[in-house]
Amino acid sequence: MQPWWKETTIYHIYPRSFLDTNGDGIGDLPGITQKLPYLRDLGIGAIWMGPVFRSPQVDNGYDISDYRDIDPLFGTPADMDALITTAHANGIRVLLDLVFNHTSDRHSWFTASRSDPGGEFGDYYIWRDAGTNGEPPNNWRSFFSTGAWTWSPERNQYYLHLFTPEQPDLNWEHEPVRRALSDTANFWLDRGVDGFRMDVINMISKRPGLPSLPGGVNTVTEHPWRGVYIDGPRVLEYLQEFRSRLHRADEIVLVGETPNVTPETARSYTDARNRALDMVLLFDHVALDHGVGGRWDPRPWQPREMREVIGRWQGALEEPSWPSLYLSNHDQPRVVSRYGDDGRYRYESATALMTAFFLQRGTPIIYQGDEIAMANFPMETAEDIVDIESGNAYRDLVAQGIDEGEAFRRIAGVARDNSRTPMQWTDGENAGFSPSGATPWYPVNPDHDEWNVAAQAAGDGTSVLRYVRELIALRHSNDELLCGGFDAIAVDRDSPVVAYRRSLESGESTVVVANLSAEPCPWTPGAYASDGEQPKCLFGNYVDHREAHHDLRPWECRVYQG
Ligand code: ISL
Ligand code: CA
Repeated sequence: MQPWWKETTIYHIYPRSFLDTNGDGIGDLPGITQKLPYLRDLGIGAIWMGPVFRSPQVDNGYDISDYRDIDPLFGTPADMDALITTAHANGIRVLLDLVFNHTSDRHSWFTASRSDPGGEFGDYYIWRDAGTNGEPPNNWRSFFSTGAWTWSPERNQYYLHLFTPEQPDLNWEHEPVRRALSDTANFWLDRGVDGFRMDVINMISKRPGLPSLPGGVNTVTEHPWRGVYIDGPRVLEYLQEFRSRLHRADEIVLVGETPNVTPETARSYTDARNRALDMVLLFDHVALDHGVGGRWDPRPWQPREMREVIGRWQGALEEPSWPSLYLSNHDQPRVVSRYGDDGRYRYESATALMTAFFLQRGTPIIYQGDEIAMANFPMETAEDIVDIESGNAYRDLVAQGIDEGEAFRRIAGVARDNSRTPMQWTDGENAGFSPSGATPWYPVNPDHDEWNVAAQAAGDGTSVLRYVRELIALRHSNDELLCGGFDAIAVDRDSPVVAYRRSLESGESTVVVANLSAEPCPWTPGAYASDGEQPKCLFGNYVDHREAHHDLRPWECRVYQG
């Protein structure tokens, strides 16, 4: 018997943009509760919700001022209890998002720490004196295009923040901090939740002495922060201690968000014998289109690179590790626009990408809206950039002397705003996200008239939604796909095809093949059947896939009995 989280499909909800029931333009907990039957019918076994705790919302809830309270924007603690109960009644487990690398600067721990260095909370954050000329303690930069240190006149010291100044980093070196955080997790476990996604969890340990990063290196290719504040020296130790303190530690799931993680560190965090995390969220596959200047310098990507990344990470996270599988989230552009084709082959490319990804060894995490192939928002001007990371990056590019039009172009396709637009439930007003007459916090994508849940649920032709439901059902009913090993099937170097075999020790196997391009390409199914005969095609995204013995058509994917 595998643990439940290996045999489930997780659905990632961005609460602010899922369903607004009270008309304030912001998605809420009752909205999530209302849609649980929809998720159950899709085959979802667990939801992960972005943070809904009390927060000034500087970074859309990733700046938490009270971990034990629900932000009134989203509802009440009673709404959360109702959500958990209803989810369980529908056979859906609930994962919350723990943001434990930092708090909001309005958290009572931080205000106490700032005003009373000698008091109980004095060491809860990372405080340092200024240099002799008043300069910050080192040259670290935040991930959001600012310096990583902010001066506090009140305490006469700098504090560290790897994200915005409103998100001071907690000092995990200080034992009471670690205790307070595991107590917080237990508070929610006692309320019935089934696990957590842990935000930027490989940033919690900073190298002692907080050394400056070497100058003059390309930070995109050389990652000078590795071992300094990413995958620092005590991450594994802290995670093991954290898990050992949790109530129901063996029943729940811990998914770590780990930017820049390496195969080695990912393996150590997820090695079942280490009893730390169960899965980590990987990043290489969402960096294929990063150019020499990084995320804000996009370049075309090659299917070959996707194939290499898949092979590398499936290899790195073999037993006793277990991968998570995701294609997009609230920090990334929409996958169909980014790696697929949101024009002519929108259905085909969305389904091919999901098939190639979600049938690998691991637990799929589907981001809300991907099940209907939601696309990037058609931004027109810099005014459409609302997110703090994207907005800062835009100003930064312009400050570097890049022309405004070019800066906008670079940000627009990549901005986090793209994936944060309201969920498209219907072709009606506000796409059914907010009641009629309300104004959603971010405009709905105008393509909702065609691309929405209601349209894709109705009728019996092809739809991405119906395909995803069948894809999940296929995975859940096939032992090779659920627990088999992963072996890449070799293809020509420049082929756009991703192909692999999932096999059990008993010899049973299932073959997955996907053409990640609009070009037809050669494929000989018989060559991969164990007995050399025409293998049985079980599944595919073209209606006639069962009779298909010919080459792969644009963005075609198929699943064969091995
Ligand atoms: O994806 C990113 C870098 O390529 C960043 O957008 C992102 O900040 C990083 O992945 C960490 O993300 C997490 O922590 C942030 C929060 O803003 C993100 O929404 C969250 O997912 C700070 O808490
Ligand atoms: Ca609302």
